[in-house]
Amino acid sequence: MQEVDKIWMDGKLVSWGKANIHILTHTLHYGFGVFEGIRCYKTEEGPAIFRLNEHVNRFFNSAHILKIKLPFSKEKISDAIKDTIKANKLDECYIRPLAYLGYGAMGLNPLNSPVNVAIAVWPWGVYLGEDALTNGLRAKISSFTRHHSNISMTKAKVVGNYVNSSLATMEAKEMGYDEAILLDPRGYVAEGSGENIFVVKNNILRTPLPDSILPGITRASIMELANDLDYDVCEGNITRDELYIADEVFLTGTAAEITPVREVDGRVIGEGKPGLVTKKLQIEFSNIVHGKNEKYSRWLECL
Ligand code: PPE
Repeated sequence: MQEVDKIWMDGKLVSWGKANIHILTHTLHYGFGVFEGIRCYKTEEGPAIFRLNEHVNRFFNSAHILKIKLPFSKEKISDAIKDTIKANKLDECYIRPLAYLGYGAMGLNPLNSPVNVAIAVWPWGVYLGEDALTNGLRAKISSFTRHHSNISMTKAKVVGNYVNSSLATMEAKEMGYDEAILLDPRGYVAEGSGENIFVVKNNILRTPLPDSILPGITRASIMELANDLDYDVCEGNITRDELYIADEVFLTGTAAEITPVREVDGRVIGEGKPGLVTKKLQIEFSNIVHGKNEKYSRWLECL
């Protein structure tokens, strides 16, 4: 990864190399922590953060779900994010706020541990590879099932939830695929390891219901954008074979942005290359995040 100068830890900017924690940090042992993933883009008006309020709100909701009391206000976290980007003199970056239970008590009761917050930023280019973005990626239905909402809290971006994502990613990569698509406990399509999924059939967009999935902020943005472009968009159950016969499939996420899927389980999707709807949304989305579409300027926040 590309190192930068400073990381924000509990109110202070510390040097990248000194951003350390104790080995008995609670979250390191049990995964009981929450995080966010946000992007800041270069625009003509300077660096701008995409949907900062929505991400900060989700960060606080994730903490609320786990009963983690964040010792900072939303305003303070938003300001700290901006300060960290400024301190590192970045015009484009990925932003990773993390709330974790620190050093204090071992054992499964999280209530006895201090709550710490850190914000790291770093340049993070194309998440799933340049080739995936332009030509689409090859995905495999994972042998690992996505969380049931009574097992892991799926509306919360919980550190420990990502063991499931990493198992799926590792399996897909080792089998020669680019990405995993996970089914929910009922057997319907849920999402990618770190992305939501959309299917396009006859110009209608469909995406899974928000039960086993993390309801992504990119997903919500794409649903709104597609609606504004006069496409029908709906949420519903999607079976794996609906992916096989879709005209187009694409993934959405902060890191992944809009990534076309050209193959699922060895079946070519549509023409085997990014479809027209996917490409249109990719272009529109790129314009929006780079401040080139006035209509969505409310989604960007300058530093
Ligand atoms: N589902 C999952 C499981 C997920 O992790 C993400 C984001 C999404 C959907 C899309 O959510 P949103 O970013 O709000 O549109 N995944 C983050 C983690 C990536 C990582 O490798 O770390 C991200 O994209 O920031």
